Amino acid sequence: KPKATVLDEAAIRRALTRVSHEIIEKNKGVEDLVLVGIKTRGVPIAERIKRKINEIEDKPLPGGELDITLYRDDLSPKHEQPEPELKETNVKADINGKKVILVDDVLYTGRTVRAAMDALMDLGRPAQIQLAVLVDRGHRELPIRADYVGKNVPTSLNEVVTVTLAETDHEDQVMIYEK
Ligand code: 3GP
Ligand code: 5GP
Ligand code: MG
Repeated sequence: KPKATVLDEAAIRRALTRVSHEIIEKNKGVEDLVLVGIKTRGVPIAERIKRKINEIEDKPLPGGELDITLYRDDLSPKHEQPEPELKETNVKADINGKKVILVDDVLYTGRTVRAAMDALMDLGRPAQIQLAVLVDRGHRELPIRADYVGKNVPTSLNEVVTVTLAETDHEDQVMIYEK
């Protein structure tokens, strides 16, 4: 059951424009930044931020992507929650000594981000890892927070946030649903 639109196309654009400015401000420019999107929808969001930063600073940023999916082991006990696991890495940029900004659509328990940080550490030794998300829906299960948030959306556990983007779903919209 759809409950409400949280962000429409214009609001998503404004939020990502603000986040892009915040990234530049916090890092005093774009020196040594690498933007890494988490599949699926973190990737187009990272691309949009990269494009915006390139517009503002006239400097292209290196990027990459991580594919982290819920690992379901049929042999594991039923009570165990599936853990997010790294499926694929495509980060061609050298991240050693760089400030890596992870980008995802929704931040929830924080387990996906934890797995993403693990994957990055296997690729090199970043000077810093920062996190940008379009939506923070709360309910963290790990001590993880985002440095840049498009919108904080307080949710209950029986709600889901749907993120559709032009690149993957033909339109830009963030909605909240009752399960
Ligand atoms: P994404 O790959 O674009 O991030 O997790 C697989 C997909 O299901 C995700 O797409 C995400 O948007 C969507 N999704 C919707 N609700 C949930 C949820 O409660 N948990 C997870 N893990 N994914 C959800
Ligand atoms: P976490 O690992 O923090 O619990 O969840 C983060 C990942 O799961 C994100 O990549 C996100 O796509 C997905 N996710 C978790 N909850 C939601 C949700 O309510 N809506 C959407 N669209 N994605 C979610
Ligand atoms: Mg995601």
